Amino acid sequence: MKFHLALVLSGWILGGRAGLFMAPAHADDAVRAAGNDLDNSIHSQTPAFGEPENSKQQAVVAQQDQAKGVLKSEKLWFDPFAGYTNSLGMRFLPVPGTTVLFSIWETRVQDYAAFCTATSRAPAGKPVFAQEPTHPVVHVSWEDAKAFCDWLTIVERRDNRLTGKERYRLPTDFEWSSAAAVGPEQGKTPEDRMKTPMIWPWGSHWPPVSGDGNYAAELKADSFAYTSPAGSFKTNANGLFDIGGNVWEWCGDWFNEARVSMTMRGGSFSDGHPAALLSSYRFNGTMNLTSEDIGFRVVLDRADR
Ligand SMILES: [Ca+2]
Repeated sequence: MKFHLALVLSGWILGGRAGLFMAPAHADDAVRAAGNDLDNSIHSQTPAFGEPENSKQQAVVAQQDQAKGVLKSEKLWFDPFAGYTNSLGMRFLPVPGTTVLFSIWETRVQDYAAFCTATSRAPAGKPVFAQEPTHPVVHVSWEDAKAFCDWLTIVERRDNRLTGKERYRLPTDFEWSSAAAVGPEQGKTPEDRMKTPMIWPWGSHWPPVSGDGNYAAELKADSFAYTSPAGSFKTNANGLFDIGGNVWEWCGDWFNEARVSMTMRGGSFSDGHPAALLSSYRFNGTMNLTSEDIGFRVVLDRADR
């Protein structure tokens, strides 16, 4: 999507683009039925605005854990230094300032396909361009992304890979900022927090250069016209790929007090405006919106540790 501020703030959500890509609601009876037998908490990712005080407390806890040299864990499968590799081969690393592990990749075509196959869910919409299994999945709504997280939680709890309190979910807006190393942010809503200037996911230079990520063609920073395989560019300081570029990433939070649309972070292959690519920039769309440049990243919430 090309960045136009007025479009972002008003017309994009309410106007034709949202209508063009409106996805049908998916009935996912299998996952819902399984979920009824499990902790209801996995279905309780209620959109919020993030809690600055909680975030500070979480940061203290994380720092304390890091000071001990280990994230609290009794599970043999989790190496606090190498991270966690889940049943789909998705890799996760702890992010300082949070109590969660972030997927190092945006959720891939192959990850989402496993979910659709296992649940007989309709596959993600097909973009006009070709995608390989390791490209980030696109044409997935916020609702689709949440359903993926809930399904994976159920499967890995069933298989004893997760405890009854651990779960996959979308990152909060605050957690995403920690992942992107945006720095301290003020403001009640994600919209209010779009203030930190001159820091992009690749650093403080403009424009991005070769190796910085997958952005709009006019920036000439990369050779991909559309999505690129996960892991094609250098990681950020937290070991995460494509925090900037490739596809927009849904977050768990409402965008603002209107509670109409959800927050997205990180820019995409079709964005080239310096403001839209700032680490602190937030895009937004309704829960059922899908687009060829919108995907998502998953976190593993280990709140009981
Ligand atoms: Ca991204």
